[in-house]
Amino acid sequence: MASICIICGWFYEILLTFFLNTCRELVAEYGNELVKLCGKLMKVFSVNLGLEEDYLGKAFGGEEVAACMRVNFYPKCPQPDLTLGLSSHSDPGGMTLLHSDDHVAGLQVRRGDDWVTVKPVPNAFIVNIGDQIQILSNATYKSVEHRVIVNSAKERLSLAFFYNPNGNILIEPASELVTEDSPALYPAMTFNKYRLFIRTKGPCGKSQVEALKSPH
Ligand SMILES: O=C(O)CCC(=O)C(=O)O
Ligand SMILES: [Fe+2]
Repeated sequence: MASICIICGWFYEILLTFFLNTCRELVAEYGNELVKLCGKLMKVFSVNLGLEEDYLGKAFGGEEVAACMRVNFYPKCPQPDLTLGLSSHSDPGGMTLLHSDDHVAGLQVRRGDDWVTVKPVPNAFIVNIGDQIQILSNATYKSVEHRVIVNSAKERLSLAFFYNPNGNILIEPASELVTEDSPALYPAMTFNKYRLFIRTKGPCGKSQVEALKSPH
């Protein structure tokens, strides 16, 4: 009996090591591809703001940008009206590429006083603008306020890939977008400091980025 357990344990360990190594490689490859995609989107956003193509990329730290990924699992909930999967918030970083469950809706974005449910589209990413792009663009781009509802019949999974500035670089409205008529709305702050500021309160809509606004 004991020898079977040893063999099982040994086999389990080999399988687990194989699985983790494969996962690690896949996640690294997935991450590298998404960093490239975000780099392209940053160029599009820069040009759209009337800035040099590499403006936002450089402001994020060039090759030193930061990224991380979170896997969100929302279990079934017998009384979905009583709770949320994730409270209302805007993502504090640059932008988020969301690969969400093809079969179960859950993400909602705020439009005025309403919450609009985002329909899942297979093989597509949802791109959420985060607070740092709102700050750099002096609020020409607005970070999207969103939340997640839960479902009584189905669990839901999402992969959120956060593309963020290097934590030690000062992020502030692009000087090209600041004029007498549209003064800088936000003070310069590193993303590390901003993150700390956000964590003191937890998710609470867009109140944190709004609280930074200079009183003009
Ligand atoms: O699960 C989702 O659709 C959204 C997740 C999200 O907003 C987040 O992880 O910040
Ligand atoms: Fe989010």
